[in-house]
Amino acid sequence: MMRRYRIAVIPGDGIGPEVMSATLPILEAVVEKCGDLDLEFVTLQAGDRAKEELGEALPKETLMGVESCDACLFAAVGRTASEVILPLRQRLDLYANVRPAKVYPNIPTLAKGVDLVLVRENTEDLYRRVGFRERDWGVALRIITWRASERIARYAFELARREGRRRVTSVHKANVLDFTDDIFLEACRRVADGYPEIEYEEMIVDTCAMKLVMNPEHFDVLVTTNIFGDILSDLAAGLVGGLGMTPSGNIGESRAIFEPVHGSAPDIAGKGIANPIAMILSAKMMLEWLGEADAAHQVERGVMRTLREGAPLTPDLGGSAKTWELADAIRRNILE
Ligand code: GGG
Repeated sequence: MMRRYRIAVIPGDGIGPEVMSATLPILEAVVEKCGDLDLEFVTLQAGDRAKEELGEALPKETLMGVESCDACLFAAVGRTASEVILPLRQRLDLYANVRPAKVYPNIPTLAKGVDLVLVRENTEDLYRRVGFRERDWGVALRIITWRASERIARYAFELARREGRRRVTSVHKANVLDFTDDIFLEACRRVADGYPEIEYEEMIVDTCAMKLVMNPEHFDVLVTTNIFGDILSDLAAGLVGGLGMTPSGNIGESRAIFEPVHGSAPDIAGKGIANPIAMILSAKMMLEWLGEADAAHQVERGVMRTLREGAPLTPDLGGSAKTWELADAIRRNILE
C-alpha cells in the first residue's frame, strides 16, 4: 500500500534555498527507489525575504501550512531567526531539539570516534525572550520549569534506550545558576531513577565544553537547557567536520520540524558551495520520525557510500565541489 506524506518545505534565506534544492531530488530518488512511498512538497515562505515581501517573517499561511502537513523541512533563515524558528518551536511545542554529531567517512575531523546526540530543551530558557530593553541596558529572564526539564530528560533517556546508548550526561550550571539549574538537575535525577540500565552523570557546562574538546568519545547522549544546547551543539559540530555535517530535529508530541544546525551563512550564499549534507541528514531524520526507517536508511547509506568512494567535497570540507555536485553524487548512489 502506498504511504503518502505532505511535507512543508521552508527554504528561507541565504544558503537555505541552495541546500533545500539539493535535498529534494534526494528525497525524490528515495521515493523512486522505495516504490510504495509518496512525498508531496508544500513550499512555504518565512524569513528575511518573506518579511521584505510580505511584511511578516512568519506569515500566518506558513504557520498554518506547517500545522497542516505531516512534517516540515526547514533550511535556514537570516536576521529574522527569532521571529521564525523560535515561535515555530514554541507555538507547536516542539520541545526536544535533537542534534546528533557523528564522524562520517573521509571527512576531515578534529576527533575520530565521535557519535553523540545532544538533546536540547527547545521551548524555554532565555529563548522565551521574556525581558525588556532600555537604551543602554537590557534584561532577559532565564525561565526553567520542572515540566519542561522533566520531559526533556525523559526524551533523552527514551532516546538512549531506543538507540542502545549507554550514558546520559546532564549539562548544567547549578553551582552558580542555582535558581534555575537546581530544578533542571532535580528533574533529570528523578527521571534517571527510572532507567537503571543507563549510566547517568552530571557535568557543569564549562567543564563539558572542555571535555568535549579533550575527550569527545566520552559522550553518548547529552541533555541540557536551551542556551547551553545551542552553544554546545556548534562545538560538537566543530568536532565532526563543521556545521555542514550536523542535522537536527525539533520534535514535539505529534509535529516536528527538521533543520540543519547551521544558519543562513550569508558569507557564502549565492556561490553554490554550501555543504548540503546537514540538510540531507535532517531529511533522513524526518523519514525516521515519520516511521520510514527503510527510506531513512537509504539516505544515510547514500551519504556513507558517496563519502567512502571519495566524494567531491565542498570547500568547508577541504574540497572544491559545488553543492549540486556533492548532492548529485549522493542521489546517484541512492538510485544505484
Ligand atoms: N550557529 C549556527 C546558526 O546560526 N544556527 C541558526 C540559529 O542560531 N538558530 C537559532 C537556534 O538554533 O536557536
